[in-house]
Amino acid sequence: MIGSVMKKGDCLQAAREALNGKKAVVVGLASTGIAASRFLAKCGAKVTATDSRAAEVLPGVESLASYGVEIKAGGHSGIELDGVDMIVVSPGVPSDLPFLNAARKAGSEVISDIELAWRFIDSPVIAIAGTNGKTTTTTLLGQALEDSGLKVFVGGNIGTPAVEYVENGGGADLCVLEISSFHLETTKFFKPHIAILINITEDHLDRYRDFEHYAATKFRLFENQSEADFAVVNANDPVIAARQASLGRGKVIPFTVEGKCDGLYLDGGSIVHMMDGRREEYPVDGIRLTGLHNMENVMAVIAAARLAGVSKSSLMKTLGAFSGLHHRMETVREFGGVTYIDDSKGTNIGALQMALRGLKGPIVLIAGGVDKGGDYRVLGPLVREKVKAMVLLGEAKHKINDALGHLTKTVIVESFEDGVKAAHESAVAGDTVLLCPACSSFDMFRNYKERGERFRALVEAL
Ligand code: UMA
Repeated sequence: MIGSVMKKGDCLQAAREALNGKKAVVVGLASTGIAASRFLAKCGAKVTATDSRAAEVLPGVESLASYGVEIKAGGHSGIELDGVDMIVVSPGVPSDLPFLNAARKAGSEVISDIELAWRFIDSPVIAIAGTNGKTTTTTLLGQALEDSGLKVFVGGNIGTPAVEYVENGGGADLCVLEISSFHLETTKFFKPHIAILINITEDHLDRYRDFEHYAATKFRLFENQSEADFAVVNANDPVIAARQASLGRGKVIPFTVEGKCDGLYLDGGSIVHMMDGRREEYPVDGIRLTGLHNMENVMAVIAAARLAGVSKSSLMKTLGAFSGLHHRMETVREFGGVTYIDDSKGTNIGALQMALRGLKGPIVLIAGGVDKGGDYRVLGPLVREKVKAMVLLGEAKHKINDALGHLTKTVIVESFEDGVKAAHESAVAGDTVLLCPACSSFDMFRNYKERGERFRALVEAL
């Protein structure tokens, strides 16, 4: 099916030429901004790149000078917006900053790197969005496509910016892109051939006006799809189920882990996939990932991989071999009868809810970090039922304590090291120590990976 998608061919050369001599501004100079600056400069655009931080703390920025990129670091004031054709904003930069709004009014196009990259990608795009599970789904789908012999680019929010792929010349048969709501704030023509939406729960409420604003941004994924495209969506997610009209014009392929539907569902010990009236079965005991939330991810992968022409037998091999991601419910060690689990990638309340649901208990929970504006009280029933002790740290520790501290024994600590020590001391044989912060890591770490690695090191040293 995917072969029938038109390639952009010669249009790409024309699009490159159209950038020649254009004035472009790139905002944010971490991995995305650096790749976008280089790409635009290679296409002949006159590029000014800006970051709120000083140049000395921005690795790799100095290399942009050799591409003729002008750097304005240490703030965005003084950026000349007159006659600017295009502004590319990094995902970490809120797209409604006053100077960006002023630029829009003055006629500049303000877009994300995903939108820029999309204009230069010459292969079908599969886009994966959702509050949780998108990295597992993206990785597993990329693996399934690769195992079937396709040349695949896997990137976007998962790590390599999409614009870096086009900057390096592209060339994959298929692009599998993990897409965040930050990307979708400023897409315009972005039109994935297959768009997957796994779930929507509270996240990033420090950036959006409210949950409705966040959810509406996610649905922009489907905005430009045509009848020839596909929307693979979780029919069991209440927010998605309530917004069928926002799914665009693509053919909707639903999946659910509860009850039945026209697409993919659980029946007995198998995932059933109804495809063009034919029934396929994927036995769950042949799938290495476990847990209902992972079955949702796997269903999305089956739907997309089969649309992309992966054979059932090749797909089953991949599903039987893929054991999951680091820092995603990863068992680090069993020590003294206690299981230590690293879910550092659990950076929002929905992720913690899923983690607690999936474990039996008693659980000693380590949580906290940078709060994203959600309401921790929704975790109350699960905490009361399963969490025997809670260790809170980071900027959000008092907010979490106010919401949940009265429900279980709670310790507040000042450092990550003290947190792991306190959790270890609270646990006895049969317990699980779970690191699932429900917050981002930037108050103490570079990212969730560094936090997970520190956890592993501390647990291994016990
Ligand atoms: N900055 C400004 N002005 C501002 C705000 C920030 O100049 O007003 C600057 C910062 O000083 C910094 C840069 O912008 O130098 C940060 O940009 P960035 O955070 O977009 O950094 P990248 O390395 O380009 O990372 C981005 C994604 N970051 C975010 O979405 C916050 C990465 O997702 C992604 O992997 C990467 O592009 C490659 O595509 C991370 C993430 O946390 C993992 N994503 C969120 C999530 O998963 O919840 C959406």
